[in-house]
Amino acid sequence: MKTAIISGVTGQDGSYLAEFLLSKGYRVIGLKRRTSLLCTDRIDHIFDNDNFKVEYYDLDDVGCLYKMLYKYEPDEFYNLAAQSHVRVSFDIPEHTVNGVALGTLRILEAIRNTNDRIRFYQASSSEMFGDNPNTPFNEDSQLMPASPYACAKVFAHNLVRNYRESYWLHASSGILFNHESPRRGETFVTRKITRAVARIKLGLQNELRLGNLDAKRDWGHAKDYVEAMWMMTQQQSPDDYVISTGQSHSVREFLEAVFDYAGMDPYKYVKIDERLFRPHEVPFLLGDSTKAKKQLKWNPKYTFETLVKEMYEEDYRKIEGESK
Ligand code: NAP
Ligand code: F7E
Repeated sequence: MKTAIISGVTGQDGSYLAEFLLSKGYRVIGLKRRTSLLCTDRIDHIFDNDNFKVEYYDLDDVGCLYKMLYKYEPDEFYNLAAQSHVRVSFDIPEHTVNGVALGTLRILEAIRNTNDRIRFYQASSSEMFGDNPNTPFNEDSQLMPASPYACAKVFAHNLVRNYRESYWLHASSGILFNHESPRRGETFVTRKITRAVARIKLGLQNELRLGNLDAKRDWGHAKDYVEAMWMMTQQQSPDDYVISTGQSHSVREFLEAVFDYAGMDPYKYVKIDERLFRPHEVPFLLGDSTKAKKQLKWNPKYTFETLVKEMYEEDYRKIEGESK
């Protein structure tokens, strides 16, 4: 039986990846940080699985990392933990950069010094392309990060390549474009919209405040994207891969699609709030996943429409249940 460690197991991607690896027969060790309230909603349903275990960890705790590697002797390590909110990274840059950049360095060092055969996956991000105007982006596109979060992801991304080339680690980076789901954090724009529309439909809210509606993103579904992570660690040689749908939609289009699905007019409820704009916006992201499709045989199953439908329906069902 293979063993995989996932950092950030309580997050959107961590929870889907844990489910996916358990379904493949893995023993999964999920690392979570200590929080004053239990934030395990996304993984509560797999707690009873005998092959699933949760351990405490924090991105700045080197001792804990070595303990995990000695105790569980993993075959694969998926580094998903991060302060992942771009807007928040402008407010707490040092914390964000410490975790994303140095946190990755700590893991790579621990792997190199304990067992350099562990296969490593790094959660790189399309935010790394930032200000680059030459879309669509592939693995060779220039990185022009436009936030503390993105700068830290570029550092980690370069480090993964450096450790691969210097120490022959099986270390791959997935340059993942935005991916969403009913488990998406409530402060990211897609989930903020689907929750608000469900609440408006149920008469629990009458206003939705948003920032820049003109930004465009290449939105996929997290379930499709965690499969790509696993496919990368199964390759004979490590590499970097762009994972995206190849379609870009504006925040306005996402908003209109959800309101349309709910049979309501968005402009009766939406208010633009200057406080939700960013010090530096990334205006347009579009990915080219030709390499992943060819080499990994990766193909997403969800479309923009099925993503919108699933997210709205799930929020409606959940909020209706809670309000009863
Ligand atoms: P998420 O939902 O925000 O989950 C992040 C996870 O990291 C959570 O489990 C969080 O714990 C944990 N974490 C945060 N700070 C930590 C720390 N100091 N020590 C230990 N754990 C910590 O993010 P996601 O959407 O699943 O994304 C997973 C990874 O992919 C992240 O690295 C993100 O930057 C990257 N990424 C995401 C996207 C996307 O569109 N979703 C695209 C490209 C790359 P709590 O639950 O306690 O907060
Ligand atoms: O913003 C605009 C906002 O916060 C998307 C992370 O997973 O994907 C994510 O980063 C767009 C931006 O995601 C609001 O200005 C308008 O242009 O949902 P978001 P993000 O910043 O693209 C990348 C790939 C990651 O790696 C990150 O970890 O929506 N927007 N109004 C708003 N955004 C938010 N959050 N809230 C608003 O009210």
